[in-house]
Amino acid sequence: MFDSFKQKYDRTPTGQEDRVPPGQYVTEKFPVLHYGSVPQYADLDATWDLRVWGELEDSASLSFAEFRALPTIQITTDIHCVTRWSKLDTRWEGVQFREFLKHIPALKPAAQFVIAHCDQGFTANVPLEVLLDDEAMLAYKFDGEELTPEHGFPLRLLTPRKYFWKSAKWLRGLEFLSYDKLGFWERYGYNNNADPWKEERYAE
Ligand SMILES: Nc1nc2c(c(=O)[nH]1)N[C@H]1C(S)=C(S)[C@@H](COP(=O)(O)O)O[C@H]1N2
Ligand SMILES: [Mo]
Repeated sequence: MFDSFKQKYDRTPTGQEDRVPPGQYVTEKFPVLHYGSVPQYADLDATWDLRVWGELEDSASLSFAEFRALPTIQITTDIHCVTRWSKLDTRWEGVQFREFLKHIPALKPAAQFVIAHCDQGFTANVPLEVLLDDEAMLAYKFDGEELTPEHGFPLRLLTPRKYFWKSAKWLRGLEFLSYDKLGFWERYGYNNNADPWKEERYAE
C-alpha cells in the first residue's frame, strides 16, 4: 500500500523531510490550479495596471512600465499547495512587498489586512503582517523566465508562508483594510490562516 503510494507520487528527497509540512508530498512538476479560465493580455502598456486603495493616504494606479521599473529581488523558497503537493527550491523574481509599499501612498495606521484582487474576480485575503515577511513578493518571473499565462502572467502574489492558494495569480489590485474579509477559497471552506506547518487546510 505504501509502495503504491510512493509510485503514484514523487518522493520526498531524503534529508529534506523537515522541509515538507505534514501531509504533503514533494513533486518536481509544477501543477496548474485555478478557478475559471486563463486571462489573455494583448497590450499590457495599454490595458494593464495595478491599483492600490483602501486604508492608504490616497489611491493609486501603476502602469505596467511603472511597476516593472521598481527594484526587484530574487528568492528561492518552497511552496505548499493545500491539495498536498509541495515544490522545493522554487526560484522567483519580483518586487518584495515591503519594497512595494515605499512606492505607493503611505499606509494609514488602521491598515491591517490586504485583499488581492485578480482578473476574473478571484480574491485572496492576507494579513498585512504576513506580507511584511522577507519572502512575500509581487512575482513576475519563475526560474528566470517571465511567468507563463497559466502560472499568473504578468503578475502574481507570492506568500510562501501560507498554502499556495493565497498566492493570487493575475493580480490587478491590492485593497488595504482595517478588518479581515474572506477571499474566494476562504469563503468556500478553506482555513483562513492557511499555515501549512499547522496543517490548517479547512475551516473548522
Ligand atoms: N487568480 C487566481 N489565483 C489563484 C487561484 C485562482 O483560482 N485564481 N488559485 C489558487 C490556488 S488554489 C493555487 S493552488 C495556486 C496554484 O498556482 P499554480 O497554478 O501556479 O500552481 O494559485 C492560486 N492563485
Ligand atoms: Mo489550491
